[in-house]
Amino acid sequence: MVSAEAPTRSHEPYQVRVEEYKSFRRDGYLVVRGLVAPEEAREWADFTDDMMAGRRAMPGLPSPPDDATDAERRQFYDRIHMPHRTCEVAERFLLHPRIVDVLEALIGPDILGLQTMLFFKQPGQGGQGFHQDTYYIPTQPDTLIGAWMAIDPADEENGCLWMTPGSQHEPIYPDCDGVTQQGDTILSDIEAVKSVSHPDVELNTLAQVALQYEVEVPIVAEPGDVVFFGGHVFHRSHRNRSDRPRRAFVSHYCNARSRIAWDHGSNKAHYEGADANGATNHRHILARGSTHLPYAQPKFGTLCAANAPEIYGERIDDNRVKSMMGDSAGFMVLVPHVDVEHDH
Ligand SMILES: O=C(O)CCC(=O)C(=O)O
Repeated sequence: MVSAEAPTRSHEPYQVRVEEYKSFRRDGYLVVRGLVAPEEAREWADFTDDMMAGRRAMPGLPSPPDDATDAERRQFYDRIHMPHRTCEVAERFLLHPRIVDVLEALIGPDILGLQTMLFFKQPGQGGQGFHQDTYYIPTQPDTLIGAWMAIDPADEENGCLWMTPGSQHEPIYPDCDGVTQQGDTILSDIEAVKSVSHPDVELNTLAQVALQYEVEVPIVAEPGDVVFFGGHVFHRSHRNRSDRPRRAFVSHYCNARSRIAWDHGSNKAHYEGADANGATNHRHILARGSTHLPYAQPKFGTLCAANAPEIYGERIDDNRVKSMMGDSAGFMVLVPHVDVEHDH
């Protein structure tokens, strides 16, 4: 009889250090250098080069016309939303075990993969003005986090990310453009902002709050470096003023026990299976741990908690509820119920 081989982890695990954990809490973001091997990140550089050259296509997306010049090809794509739904490479990076290792330590233990974006950011292409990601992707409880991986070296010239340390303590500012009711409108004196994400700080009024912070940090990064940033932190990027590309692959996640009423696209079918309040958890992939809420399977079979719980699922092997008791010296101790002799 041939027995199916048990799946194994494809990458060396990454263990977050205490200093890294603290810096994420202190600053609102954490840069993990070399989390993904540069030669792995190179796969995206080759893939996107091939797309611009017309040698490879992403399902559902047009390719540059055959007679396009090199310059036209470079400007053909700007960014692609949700490539993990159509492209195996994107699914693999969304569920990259070392990226999910860091997420597990920061917002885990249960992780849901929600969103992906592939930024081409070729010479001359624009940036994103000040914004907070949770405004766009709210989760309840509020656990959104982004993981931004450099494909090319990123610096101030070619439009790297800029983070505002400490701004993770800010609420989510609602918009006054009348598009949604999102943001922390429960706060009595919160002021609505407008033109969020617009690069012009005169138009984007979130800048008036963001620029009150004295420090804004350019995140210089090498291919394979990953920037983790919470959904409240103010961040932006500028136009690529260099003659070099600044490509990046960005994924968003939340704790898999948060409820999501967000999906990408206007296709009503996306909302099939949603609960009465429109929850879409069933559309998003369980990357790590377990959850009482629905979740999706990865379309291309990348190993993750959804399809390989034996390696990426629940890590706690002793689920017995413990009791907090007082010991004979009066100190608090945690004891398994079976060991509880005296109820005091
Ligand atoms: O990569 C960039 O230029 C912007 C990315 C960003 O702001 C985001 O993913 O929220």
